Amino acid sequence: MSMRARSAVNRVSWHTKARTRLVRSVFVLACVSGFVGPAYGAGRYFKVDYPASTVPDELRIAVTYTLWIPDGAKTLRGIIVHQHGAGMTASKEGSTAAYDLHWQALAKKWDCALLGPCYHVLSEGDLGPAGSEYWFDPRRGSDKTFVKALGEFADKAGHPELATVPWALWGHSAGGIWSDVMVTLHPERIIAVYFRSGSTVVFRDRPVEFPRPQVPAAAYTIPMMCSPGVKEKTITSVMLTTFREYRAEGAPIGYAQDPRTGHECGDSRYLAIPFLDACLAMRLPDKGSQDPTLKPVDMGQAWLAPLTGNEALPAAEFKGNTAESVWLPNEAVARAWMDYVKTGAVDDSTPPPAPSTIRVTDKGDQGTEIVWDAEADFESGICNFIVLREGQELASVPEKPVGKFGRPLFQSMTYHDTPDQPMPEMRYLDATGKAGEKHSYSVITVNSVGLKSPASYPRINLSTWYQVDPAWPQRPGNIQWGAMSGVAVDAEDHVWVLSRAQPAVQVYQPDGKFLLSWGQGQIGTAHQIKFDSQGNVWVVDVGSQVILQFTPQGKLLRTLGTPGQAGCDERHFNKPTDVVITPGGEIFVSDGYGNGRVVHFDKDGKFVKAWGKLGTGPGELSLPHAIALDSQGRLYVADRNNARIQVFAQDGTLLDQWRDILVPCGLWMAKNDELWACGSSPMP
Ligand SMILES: [Ca+2]
Repeated sequence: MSMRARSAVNRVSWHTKARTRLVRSVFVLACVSGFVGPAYGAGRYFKVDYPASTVPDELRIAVTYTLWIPDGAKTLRGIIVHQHGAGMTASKEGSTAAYDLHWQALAKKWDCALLGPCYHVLSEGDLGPAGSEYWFDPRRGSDKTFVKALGEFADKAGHPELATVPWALWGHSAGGIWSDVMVTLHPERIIAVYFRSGSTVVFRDRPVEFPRPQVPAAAYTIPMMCSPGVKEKTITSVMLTTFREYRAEGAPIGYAQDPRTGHECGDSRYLAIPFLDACLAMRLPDKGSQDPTLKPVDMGQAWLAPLTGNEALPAAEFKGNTAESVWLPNEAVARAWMDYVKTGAVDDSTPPPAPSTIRVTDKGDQGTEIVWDAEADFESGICNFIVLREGQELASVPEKPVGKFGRPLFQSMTYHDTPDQPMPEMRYLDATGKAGEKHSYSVITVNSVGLKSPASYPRINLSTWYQVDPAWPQRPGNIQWGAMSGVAVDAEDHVWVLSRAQPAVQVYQPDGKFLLSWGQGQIGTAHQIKFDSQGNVWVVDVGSQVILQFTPQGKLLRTLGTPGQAGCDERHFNKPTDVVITPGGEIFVSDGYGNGRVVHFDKDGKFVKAWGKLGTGPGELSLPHAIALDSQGRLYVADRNNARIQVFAQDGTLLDQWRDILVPCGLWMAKNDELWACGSSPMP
């Protein structure tokens, strides 16, 4: 990503020189959309680890929690918890739960995070050394550790709401036991529960080892589903008892026996995901609501079915005993349930979304690499991708999708309803293309019922004088990008970007490697980033009404303006836009969206003077949006809404105005006094 100035130009006087050069301004505002990489869903991953505790009543097993946050979720509304079962294999295979593209599609739809806990048990027994019961009974410490982890995620991710949002629980086997106890401990915080083959009834005959939890009345308002496999006799009776006990108290609970499986999860996700989707729709507080209380289940939409049957009806038309009936939240889930109890999966009649951001890279002798991103089909996930060359099918990724425990999928599924390891990447290397020939590639998504998306093509570079490098930079998976409002290059040619996401400040090497980031929670709404001659970093925070000076490592040195307060005096800005610092340390601020002025502070940050006011006359300003400084000490102000650049001396004397070039947004002064401007065509 380099832009080079071209030949020198005629020089008559300093301003015609600068002005002629300005004609080479950059008219294109590059719009950069973030991508995490070809492997997994478009979002950020966070991990929290705790060692095993030796303190009584604390968690005696080490644990790793992995959290996925979808890109674009400004305020998270809930957490979907995918909890594995007991034993060493379950915990190993459970570790990939947060990477599952289909579960991510559910989380993304509701602005929820997806959480996959992984308890590192060291034996297969329940109570042996580091056995599973130490975690799957939340009263033995995993409840407290889970809640503590959410607090840490809140800090790490810059999403404080993670500490308080409600949960939708999915639990397999002992994960169902864990979920069932959590229902008794946090009934007001649980949106819904899907029990795949497990609940506390397993321990009904061992009350000393596992005291029977007291069920509070609030627990009977939580929508639930019990789902065992037909071949597991004991667990089927456990699930039936769980269903009957909750239903007898009026709880909205369903029962869905898988007609194909034993204890493995099979294709139960094709029912679990629409079930939780319907519950999230009914229960989440409205977007932006200040009231965190979960909404009650809307019984008016319910469908009911006899426990042993496979036909459901709207509740008003149901003739059987309601108190023993299978509850289903709405018609869509009732239809999915009818499918599921007959076939063990749910059909899908709609094609998947097409893949996105396809990137094609020449890899020399190795061939051509094609990488892409894709979202899962909401109803049926992803079976595979088809890569096409010149419109002809070239390859399937994976070559042969595997379905050990259910339908074949791109992310082949384990016994535990999680992606098998190693997890596949959305990537294909074409080694058969003709050398020196430019091929055209496209990619199709195929869902698990065989429906195909439209083909998706790479973006084409239409510029005649620069090349877009889509592989630059390499953004780590836990770093977010939002609107990219500022960019600057330091003395070592490192590229500093300022993004309206967390963390706001990110630094990349010229070759695109990530170096460092900071500013988490310190910057309200990013606007511009600059350096002073000492190498310190200046950030313009248009949202918090301040200009901030940091060390390159992110230590805050100085704040100009009053945080959170708008004004037009010595101590207040009104949505400031940019700053420039002279070699001697004098500071000039373009201020801004609210004020039409330039503000001067001395090197100690003391107010010197301000000039300009809203208007169209010489020296007046209408949205001063950027400010730059040349080697002679002259100031260039992007007078955006007047579609001109005004040139001032440092005492505020107007030296020139350039009126007929562009609507200027951003300015950058190169070392040789070339002024680069970006903006749009002049207004008519
Ligand atoms: Ca579909």
